[in-house]
Amino acid sequence: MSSGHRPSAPKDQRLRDVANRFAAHGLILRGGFVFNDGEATPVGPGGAPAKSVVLVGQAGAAPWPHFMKWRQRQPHDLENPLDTWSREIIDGVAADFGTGAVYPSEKPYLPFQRWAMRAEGLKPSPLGILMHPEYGLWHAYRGALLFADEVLFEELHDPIHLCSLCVGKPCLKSCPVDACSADGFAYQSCLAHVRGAKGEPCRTGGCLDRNACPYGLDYRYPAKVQAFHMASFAGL
Ligand code: B12
Repeated sequence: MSSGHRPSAPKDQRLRDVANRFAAHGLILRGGFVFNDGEATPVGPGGAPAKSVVLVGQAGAAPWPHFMKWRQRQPHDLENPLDTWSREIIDGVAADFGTGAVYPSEKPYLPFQRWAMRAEGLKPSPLGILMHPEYGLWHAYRGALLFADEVLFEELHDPIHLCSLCVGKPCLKSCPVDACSADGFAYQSCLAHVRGAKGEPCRTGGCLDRNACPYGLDYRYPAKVQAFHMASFAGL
């Protein structure tokens, strides 16, 4: 299901070059913006506060084959392989283009979802994951580039928020332990269920609530990819 939305397109040649480098790894630019004056910003290249940020991520499971190829050359017991792969790719591009690089799992956590809302005008779904007008819930962030100068993107035209059109909200009705509700995400209930005797469908096919979403079906991660993410989320 597509709304015809296109991600905020880079306006300068430098960003198009950056995007081409990432494309070889199944990664895409997820928009960016210039920080406001006086806003607390992360440190950019050269040690001064960054002037702008560009998010790097994925639509659907596009990076998976690239990641798998790389994974085969790594030690079997490598910890956090997807984070390690992401760093290897994104640090390399950052070095070549003279930018800083930061990562979503790096502590203290940087506000990746808030940045994504600014960069692409996205809004949260009832699950907490941001809803994208084309990719639905099937997208993520692998890192961000920090620039010492201003980056130029096409102006955003308020993308449609598909959750506001969704009447049945199947995403709030499919989890056997109701882990997602108006009260937020019951992390411990989710974990106990996924790890327990009745958690097999979640372990092998991914989150039942996320899979119940009717949008972005062309981008839905294959079961094996969802199983990989679920295993790392639940520490299986
Ligand atoms: C800690 C964390 C978790 C924790 C707690 C989340 C929480 N209560 O905040 C746990 C382990 C529960 C979790 C679970 C999941 N997470 Co998580 N998580 C993070 C992480 C690393 C830090 C969040 C944070 O504190 N940020 C700092 C604050 C200051 O940033 P912020 O943007 O202002 O904060 C926003 C979030 O906290 C969000 N939020 C608040 N409550 C919740 C609850 C949930 C479940 C989520 C997803 C977000 C969320 O609202 C804030 C404003 O938008 C982020 C990456 C990041 N750096 O943000 C990923 C991130 C939010 N998670 C993500 C994902 C995909 C998941 C999972 C699906 C697991 C997975 N990887 O497969 C599940 C979601 C379960 C579900 N409901 O379906 C993605 C979301 C991508 C998207 N499309 O929006 C992120 C951005 C990581 C990424 N690499 O892309 N997550």
